[in-house]
Formats: sequence, structure tokens, C-alpha cells
Amino acid sequence: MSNRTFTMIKPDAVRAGHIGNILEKITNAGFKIVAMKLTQLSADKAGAFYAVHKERPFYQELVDFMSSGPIVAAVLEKENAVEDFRKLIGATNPAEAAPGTIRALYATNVGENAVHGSDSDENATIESNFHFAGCDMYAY
Ligand code: DAT
Ligand code: MG
Repeated sequence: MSNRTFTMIKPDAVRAGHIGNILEKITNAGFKIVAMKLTQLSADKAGAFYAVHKERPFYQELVDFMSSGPIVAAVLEKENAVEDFRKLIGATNPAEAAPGTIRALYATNVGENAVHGSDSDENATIESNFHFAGCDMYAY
């Protein structure tokens, strides 16, 4: 089991001024930020990141949204990181997200849902490399 996962604070939450609140939830839950940047995805890069969803009806909407403004991309470290982070963010649809989860607190709707979290160790590695290949990670 890996001890790292990958997250993005999505454009809706960045625009709403929630970067600080969300990072506080993440660090209070015991995750260490080992790499982080503020960046903006081009439509091409957003499309590539979410390529697994390209046959879904919401794909174009997702690509447009994810490239609509800046995001915070980060690699997080904690024991059981992938599973614990998915619990911390809550269900994809904030209407179904458990109380106190990041999506329950900060997501707008199922499409604009404040944060991304990797769904497997394999995807955590792929997604971390997508944003941070060649970048240093910091242990502390
Ligand atoms: P998650 O982000 O919880 O892993 P996912 O991988 O199924 O969810 O979908 C990726 C993103 O696509 C999700 O965060 C928001 C968008 N999305 C998913 N289902 C959607 C829907 N029914 N309508 C609009 N956007 C949706
Ligand atoms: Mg997913």
C-alpha cells in the first residue's frame, strides 16, 4: 500500500477563496504536503488528465470547467493516503457527501466539486507524475 496520493483544489474552490480552508482540513487530517503548486490547466491538459472519462456525457463540461481557472495541485503523504483522502473529500456529488467532508463543505455541485483525489495507488503515481514529473518532493 502506498503512502501518497494526488489532489487538486479545483477552479470553483480557488475562485471562492477556499484554498486556505481546504489546505487546513487536509493538514489537520494528518496529511503532509510533499509537493504543491498553483497552476492552470490548458483544455488539452485537462482533457488528457481526465481521458478515462472521454466517453462520458459530462466530459466536455469537465474539461471546460477544469481549464476555466487556476487550480492547486499537490502530492500528499500519509499512511493509507489514497483511501483516507477519499474519505476526507466525500462523495463525488456533494449532496451525497458525508457531513464535514471537504466536498460537503465547499463543493458547488457534482460537476464543480471543489477537490480531486486519486482513486488508486496506481493512479496516484500517474497523476502525481502528470503534474510533478522531474520536480522535487520534500519529506519532513
Ligand atoms: P471523483 O472525482 O469523485 O473521482 P469521477 O472520477 O467519477 O469522480 O469523475 C471525475 C469528475 O467528473 C468529478 O469529480 C466531476 C465530474 N463528474 C462526475 N460525474 C459527473 C456527473 N454526473 N455530471 C457532471 N460531472 C460529473
Ligand atoms: Mg475519479
